[in-house]
Amino acid sequence: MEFGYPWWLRVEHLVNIIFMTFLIRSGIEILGTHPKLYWNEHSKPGSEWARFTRKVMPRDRLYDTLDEEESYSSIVSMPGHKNLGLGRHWHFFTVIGWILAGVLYVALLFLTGQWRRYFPYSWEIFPMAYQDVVQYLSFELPPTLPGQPFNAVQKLSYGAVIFLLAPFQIITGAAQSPALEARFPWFVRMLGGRQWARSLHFLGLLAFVGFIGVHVFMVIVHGFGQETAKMIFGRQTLPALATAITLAAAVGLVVLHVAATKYTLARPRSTQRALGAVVMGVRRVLLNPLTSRQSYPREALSPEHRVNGKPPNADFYKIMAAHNFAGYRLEVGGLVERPMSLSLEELRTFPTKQTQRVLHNCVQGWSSIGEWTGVPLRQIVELVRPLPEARYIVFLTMQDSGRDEPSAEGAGRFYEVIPLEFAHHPQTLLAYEMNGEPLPIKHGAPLRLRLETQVGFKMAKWIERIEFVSDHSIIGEGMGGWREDNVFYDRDVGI
Ligand SMILES: Nc1nc2c(c(=O)[nH]1)N[C@H]1C(S)=C(S)[C@@H](COP(=O)(O)O)O[C@H]1N2
Ligand SMILES: [Mo]
Repeated sequence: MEFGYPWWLRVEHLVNIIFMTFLIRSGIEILGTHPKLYWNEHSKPGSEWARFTRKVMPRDRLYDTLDEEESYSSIVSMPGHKNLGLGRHWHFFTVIGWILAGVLYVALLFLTGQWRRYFPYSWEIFPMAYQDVVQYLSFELPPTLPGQPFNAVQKLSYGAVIFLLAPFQIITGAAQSPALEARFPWFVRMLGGRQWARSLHFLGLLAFVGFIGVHVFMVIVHGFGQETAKMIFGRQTLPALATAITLAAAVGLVVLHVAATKYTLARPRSTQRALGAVVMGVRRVLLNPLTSRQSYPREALSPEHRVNGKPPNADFYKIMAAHNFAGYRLEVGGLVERPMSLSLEELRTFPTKQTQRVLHNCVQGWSSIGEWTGVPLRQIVELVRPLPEARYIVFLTMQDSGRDEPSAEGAGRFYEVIPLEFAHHPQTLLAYEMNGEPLPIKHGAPLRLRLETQVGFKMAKWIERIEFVSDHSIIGEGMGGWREDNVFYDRDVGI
């Protein structure tokens, strides 16, 4: 077998450093938006096994999970400073590249026989690796394996990173996709549940960071020049030049991160559009066709639900709520043959009343399991009969962000847009009940959307009006929803 490292392996090594560092930083940004980890599906406040925040939440008034968000420095997170939307764009954009490069790399490993280097070919390799560790700890360099460029513990750790840790991160990451969870509930159950997947994904991050730290340290221990030469030229030659190139590449990597971070913070809208175009294209193909098939048992229901968004703080709403929403009317219009106006009573006595027990996923990372009852959205669609040019549905709510949540970023009426196809999914619901009771105010009374293949922010609460449109670019800032407009979230959020 070829002793040196082939060129494609060296290119992959370099590309991988770029992808991994972006994945790590953007991953920390995502963690920072809900800096708590759980081993239970309910994300019950106080039940976290790890927390990365010092904030203490008030007990005497309603707080929402955006109040719990942390602002991390750009040094550790991408882009830093409470930018979940932009962090997600970077995470998903780079993960696409990382997976494509990784698949190509593994395919080449197998095609060329190079994979044997990273595979333990006999049990003996394990005691040998142990011996190697002992030798390292006594400040000696262990011998390399016969005919191979590295020793037993190196072989085992590289093999574990390529064939175990990388797939583990892909699986635990994918298991946090509401679209996958909704379509294949067994998949997330297999990992112990949604919060297990999230916690495991974090432990995978620690393993990666740990590996990178030890790996770089070992390169120094073994001889920086000769080791980096192997990765640049494929063999041990010109150590001084290899050192210079490596240091220049390291500076280049830092410059790339600084430039990307500065650009993202200075031009968030352009970043959102550019990265979003790629990410949404992939999601539209892979995730949008998935439909929800969930039915959790009653025992699985969460005792408590976290809240996101502050209820309408207006007299008309409070008066309506005091009268159990007797005066409420849902307006349905836009590009439809028959615009309608429905009272809550009419919605409650609709021919079909559907109940579903499902997992709720907030974009921030927390989850809970709830039972929702209401009218399937497809029935409303059939009643009003959208015109052929209708492609999206807009949900306009009674919440005015500037009025109801003055401390938050952005203003104006909260709205969200979904593609018309989503209305035909079997578990897309206009819910007026939660856990067998009328929908509580904090959870969206009198009417909210349930769209079980998407993350939570798409499920507008306090709905006032539904409008069918051909294009959403003239609504608000045109990005497809209040969160998309104001905090640069992504659209079609199946993950
Ligand atoms: N009108 C409105 N709807 C909203 C929000 C909001 O801020 N305003 N927050 C969304 C988010 S981010 C989530 S996670 C869910 C939370 O639903 P819950 O508060 O019932 O748990 O509602 C969604 N619907
Ligand atoms: Mo959310």
